[in-house]
Amino acid sequence: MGPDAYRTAGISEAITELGHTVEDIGNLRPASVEVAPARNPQVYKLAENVGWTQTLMAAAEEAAPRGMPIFMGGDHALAAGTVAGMAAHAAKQNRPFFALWLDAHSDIHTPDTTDSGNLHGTPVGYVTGRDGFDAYPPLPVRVEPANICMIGLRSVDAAEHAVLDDGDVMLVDMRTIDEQGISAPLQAFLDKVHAVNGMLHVSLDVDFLDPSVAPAVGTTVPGGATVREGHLVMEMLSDSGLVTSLDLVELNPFLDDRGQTANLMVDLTASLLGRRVFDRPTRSHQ
Ligand code: EXY
Ligand code: MN
Ligand code: MN
Ligand code: MN
Repeated sequence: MGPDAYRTAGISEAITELGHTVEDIGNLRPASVEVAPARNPQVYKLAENVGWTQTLMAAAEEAAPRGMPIFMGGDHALAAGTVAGMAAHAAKQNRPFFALWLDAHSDIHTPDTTDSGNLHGTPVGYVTGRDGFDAYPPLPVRVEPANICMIGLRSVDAAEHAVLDDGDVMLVDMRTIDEQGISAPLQAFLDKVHAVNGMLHVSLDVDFLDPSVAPAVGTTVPGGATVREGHLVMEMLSDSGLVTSLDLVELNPFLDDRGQTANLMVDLTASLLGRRVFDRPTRSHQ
């Protein structure tokens, strides 16, 4: 339902108006897989998510050489496949791979640590090679935690703190944004990616944004990013020229009858792909 809501909101037209070519490969289906029951009785839809991971890993590697894949969801669990596939592609290009997680949540659980059993809280756990993903496809390439930046954090579970607090993931919570603004930490991360000619995957969860401007998501957390903070992030990413793939996830159009959330996500995608009011000189990296 998410992808069709983006189509209805005119995502292809918004991108082609910027001079890009769009190839819509349509809605995919998860591979049919059989898996052993999860150790954690809370976990549900394990086989379906393992099937999605297999499908999306292949789809990402297949699409990557043709341009910038935009994966429209749908549950953030899809990022297990999209990020793993793009990391595998980057390895084949002999380029370092980075991920920017725009989200209220850190999504770094494993099937063993999640309390909710919802695997949308686990994609970062999978791509960073945490134990507990036995049922999943073998990870082609591990994403280094030091190559991940999370911006918008305001809901992190105890089991996620256990792996994040002394870890290497760059953590930018809403308090940091309140104090420093969103551009300074983002630019520091972008300079790191640029310094090694990295490929950057952006995973944009609707709940990164404040629920007042993006209500169509099932995991809203008050105190999120404003519309302008969202556009600033996308415009800076666009100026950097570093983004090689994008996830648009967690949209539930049934939670917003005016289509406001889908329209905002399409506008943010347009900012990432070059929409500007006035052109600015591309920022030179320090
Ligand atoms: N950490 C909580 C859980 O694991 O259930 C909430 C996760 C919400 C995940 C959404 C996709 O960002
Ligand atoms: Mn979800
Ligand atoms: Mn998420
Ligand atoms: Mn989230």
